[in-house]
Amino acid sequence: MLTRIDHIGIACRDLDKTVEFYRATYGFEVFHTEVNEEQGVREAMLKINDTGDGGASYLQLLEPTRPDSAVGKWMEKNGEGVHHIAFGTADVDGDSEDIRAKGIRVLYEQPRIGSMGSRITFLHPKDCGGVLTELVTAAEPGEHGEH
Ligand code: MC0
Repeated sequence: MLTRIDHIGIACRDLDKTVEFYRATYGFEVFHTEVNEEQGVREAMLKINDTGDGGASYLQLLEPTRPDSAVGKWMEKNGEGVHHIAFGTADVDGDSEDIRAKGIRVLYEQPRIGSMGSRITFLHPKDCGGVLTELVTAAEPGEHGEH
């Protein structure tokens, strides 16, 4: 069951500048940063609030590490902006199978590793009204030090 908006992924050209924009404009602070080489992104997670399911909602700022990455290709065409939304679930495996059974393309056979040790998969934007949609199961608290 999908129980929260886990994050909104925002593509940017310069992560440090964009982090500073969100800090100066809204007062949001960086909760976590990492590089995910498989996904080709350098990212910063800005925590917005804890959620009733024991997780949290974030803004995820994404700078491509290479032009042929998913975010690099998308930005080449669209410029900076909202790249995807992500729903949180305790069971990414079960929920992605249920959604696959509805005829929606789930991009990975098995979930892969996302931010902060989470397990993630994506639904094809062409099957989701033009919205690239991610499903996330957060790491157990303590497993990674954050949600
Ligand atoms: C591509 N399309 C999108 C889109 N990306 N539509 C809406 N939102 C997006 N973000 C559209 C294109 O405009 C195009 O439509 C069609 O999908 C095919 O795109 P393409 O440019 O030919 O690119 P493909 O087919 O090679 O790849 C698209 C696909 C890919 C969605 C399969 O980007 C992908 O595998 N994404 C999942 C992984 C990802 O995005 N990783 C980065 C975030 P037209 O009409 O022109 O044909 S990593 C992350 O977020 C992690 C770290 C985390 O949360 O923990």
